[in-house]
Amino acid sequence: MSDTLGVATYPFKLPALRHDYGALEPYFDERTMRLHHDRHHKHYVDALNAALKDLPQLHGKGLAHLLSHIEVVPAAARTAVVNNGGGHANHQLLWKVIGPEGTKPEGLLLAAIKSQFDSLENFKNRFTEAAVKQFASGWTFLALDPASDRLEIVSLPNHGTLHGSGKRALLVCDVWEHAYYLKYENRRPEFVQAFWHVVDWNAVGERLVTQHEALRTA
Ligand code: MN3
Repeated sequence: MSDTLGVATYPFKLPALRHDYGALEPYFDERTMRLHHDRHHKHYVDALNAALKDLPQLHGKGLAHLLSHIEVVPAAARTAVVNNGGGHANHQLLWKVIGPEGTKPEGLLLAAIKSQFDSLENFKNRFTEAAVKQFASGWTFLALDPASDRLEIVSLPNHGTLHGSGKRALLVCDVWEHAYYLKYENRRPEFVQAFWHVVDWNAVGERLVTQHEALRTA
């Protein structure tokens, strides 16, 4: 996992979930997971491929590169690549950092969270607040800023990503209504509380270790 998006290029593919659709019950319900992955995420992949179809000069480029250097995309296709490429990138990350195991942050990750946010509880409260307050659709990230070697909570509207910011995403929560409306209706705070039960802290911790090693050898 050298990069969040690996080396995939056009045509981009919908990655399979790492677990059954119902594996995150009762927190993330099976019906929502099916729709979220098979329809919403798939739509972004299909629309991204459609936007790039007639741009063969971009077919060898990875998605992180396209999103970080959006000026390489012709103006007419730029919005479609930002929206659908961002949607693909963020969902791909989301599926990697949620899972059915009851994990806890430990090691380097727990130490970083404690040193940055005083306690795990305080970190969760601040992340939750950012996710709940993100107006309309968007994503809330825990990111590493390599420049300062500090963790940061970042909320972005629509399908905004950290690509191009220099920051590295470690954890993400999708606060689009499609992520929770069937089960939680308009109760986003309840959904974000449920999110904490499905975070795969081992995956998040591995992402931090990987980023640290990448920084050391860069
Ligand atoms: Mn979504």
